[in-house]
Amino acid sequence: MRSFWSRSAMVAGVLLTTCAVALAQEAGVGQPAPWQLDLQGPVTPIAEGIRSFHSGLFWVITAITLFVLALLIYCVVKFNERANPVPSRTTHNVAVEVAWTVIPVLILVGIAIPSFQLLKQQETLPKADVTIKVTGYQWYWGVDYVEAQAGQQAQSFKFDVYMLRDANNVPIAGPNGAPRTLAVDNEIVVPVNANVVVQVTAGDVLHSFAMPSLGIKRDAVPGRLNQTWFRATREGVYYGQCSELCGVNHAYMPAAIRVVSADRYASWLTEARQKFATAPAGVRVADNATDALARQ
Ligand SMILES: [Cu+2]
Repeated sequence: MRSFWSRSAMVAGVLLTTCAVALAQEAGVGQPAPWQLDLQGPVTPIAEGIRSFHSGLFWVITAITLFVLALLIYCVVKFNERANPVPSRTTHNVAVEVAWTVIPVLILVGIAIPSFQLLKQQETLPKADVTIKVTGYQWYWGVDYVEAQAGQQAQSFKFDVYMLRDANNVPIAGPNGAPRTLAVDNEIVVPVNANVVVQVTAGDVLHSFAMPSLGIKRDAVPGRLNQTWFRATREGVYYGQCSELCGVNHAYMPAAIRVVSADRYASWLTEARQKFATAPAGVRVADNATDALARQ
């Protein structure tokens, strides 16, 4: 009887855990979910690589921790004063010393190999289908769509990304369920299954452009152009936040990337070129900086 109940409880526990994990995974894609464990759900091959590397490391760490705990318990039980009143005076053991040097080295090499493979994938930029430049400012993001191509007229355009706030400057949720403090006025839109190269820089202080579900995080450094890339395999909206402490409103400069089909991307581009129209290259337009210079 007892074994029936304990077995039933175990089965129920496993089922509940599985459901919870499945729900958390789905809810935690593109944005964090309440009570979520683990990383946000991956939607790029690199984010998947990061997640499986992270999970693999978790089991390595677990095994090491349990092994060390077992050693400690063994010593406490076997060599306490009552069990072992006359301690041995042994001080050195060559075999053990070689083992506890060589085995950790092998473990570290075993970790380093997949780690460097992942790093190489991240750092090897593919041929870009879409290139966007993201500039961190206190406290918003500037986004440039860089479309200059040989033989074609450049149709670049740019816009800023601010967190949604109400008239009293209080963060609000966006339409279509965009979450409060992650919802933005202008989303970055990119096509699905396309190589998107992201150039990252900053206009004032250090920021960091991060999108957990896309597996990207790049420091935004004034005067320096960093690059990263992603290839999203699922349509959806993915949120990220500045990940380098950049001042008082550091927590209030989210960004959103909407991944859409190629057709929807093409129609968005047509709209965006008009909405965010800029003057053709070669025309100087006064902005705040040039106005300030002119006044000096
Ligand atoms: Cu920032």
